[in-house]
Amino acid sequence: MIHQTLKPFPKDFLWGASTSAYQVEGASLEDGKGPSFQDTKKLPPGTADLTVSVDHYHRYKEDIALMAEMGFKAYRFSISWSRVLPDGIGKVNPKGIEFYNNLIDECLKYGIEPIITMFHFDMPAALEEKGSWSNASSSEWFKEFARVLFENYGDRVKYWLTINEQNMMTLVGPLIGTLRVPEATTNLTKEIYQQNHHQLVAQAKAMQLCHEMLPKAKIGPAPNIALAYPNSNRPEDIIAEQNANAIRNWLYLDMAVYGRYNNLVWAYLEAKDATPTFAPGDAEVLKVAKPDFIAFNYYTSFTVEASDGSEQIADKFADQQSAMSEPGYYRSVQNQNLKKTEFGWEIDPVGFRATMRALYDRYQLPLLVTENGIGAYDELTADGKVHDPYRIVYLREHIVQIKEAISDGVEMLGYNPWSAIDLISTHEGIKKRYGFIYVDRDEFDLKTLKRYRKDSFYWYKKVIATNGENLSD
Ligand code: BGP
Repeated sequence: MIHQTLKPFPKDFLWGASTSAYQVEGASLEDGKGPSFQDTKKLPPGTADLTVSVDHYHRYKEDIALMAEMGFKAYRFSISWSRVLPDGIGKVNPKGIEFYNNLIDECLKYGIEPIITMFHFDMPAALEEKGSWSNASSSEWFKEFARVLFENYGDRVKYWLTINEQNMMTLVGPLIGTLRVPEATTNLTKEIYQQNHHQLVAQAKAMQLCHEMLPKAKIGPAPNIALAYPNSNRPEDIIAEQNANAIRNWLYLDMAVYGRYNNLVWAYLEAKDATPTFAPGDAEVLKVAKPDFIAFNYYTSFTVEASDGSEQIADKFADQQSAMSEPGYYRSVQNQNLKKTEFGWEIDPVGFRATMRALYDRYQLPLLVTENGIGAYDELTADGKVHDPYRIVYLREHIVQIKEAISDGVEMLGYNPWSAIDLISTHEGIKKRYGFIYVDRDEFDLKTLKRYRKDSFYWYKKVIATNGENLSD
């Protein structure tokens, strides 16, 4: 569909950007915070630890002022569960509550809407010891954490996200260090999908509680959605594409929206003797709970062909956006039409439009983009500048596709790319930068931690000021 003219962005469109607690805050054991999985996990070799990250905990006022200078209408950040509840359950940490009160108030002072992720890869270590998401009680732990958040922040926060990238934790979590599985696991697929089931129930309980306690608030899931393409028009490749979309994308949203397991995924789990066990009450809460919108992270699309089952487990995973095959169901292949980032992720702006169209078609709920962006080796020049034209190009090309999607009739709430400020990557350290704001630190040398405005900072400021009408340099 070629539109003669594109529709404008809605006037209350939520322009902003994202971060997550463990990747920006630092102060990992300060002011009563308990350790989380991120503080106890084995770090990928050669990458920064998370004790300081980019020191947002101490510098949030300066950081929010910079976001306000860019004209942000929203800031998406996550709350560290173990900062608020050091043991994950039970005793509340007043200093932790205070930190997020201050952060929220600082946003509101500038008219920035806080969008809160309740869980972003950082299970409290105390709950890790109790089996983390393997424990059937985990959905109740999460519900009680949700209650603390709604009680303390519900008077000011309208937008809530349940679990960040649950699908990526399930598909690559143990590999990139966002999820742990017990060592004694014999059927890995079963173990991981049981954890996934507990997360789905946890999410449903949180959505239900949110609607009970905060009738005016909105809540939704935040998976990483990359539409799968078939590599050819071979009918077998179409079957592979359907398998890939079901396993990678639809499972999570079909449950959140319709309260049912996707039938292709259920059949896949049956074949692997890995169907999850339902506790009493699970089916009911999964059926009843509903999201108000769908938040999603998009970095690229995903191309597959038929699999003969011969793929080696070794090439099964690379990371969240690169090779990911499921022997017998689909084989991941490179898309020859697409260029790649310096870190090997394919770049597909048109796939962004296709993904928005598919999501809206399937679920008919408004969409909120909670991540999108390019990881790169940015360089600070001697005169304190960061020239990142590749980031401007990447973001511009994706924003154009949101306009296309809006013109296609897709309801869009906002755009919050990754990331507001440089932060520590999930598994590739600080050298892989995403921010509009540069932070002066290296992998192991904290340097000054001073903030610098990148070229993309000034560009995004203009984009927001014109509500997405002026995307030029
Ligand atoms: C998503 C995560 C983020 C973030 C981003 C970039 O998967 O939700 O936490 O880090 O991707 O990924 P990476 O840091 O691996 O480049």
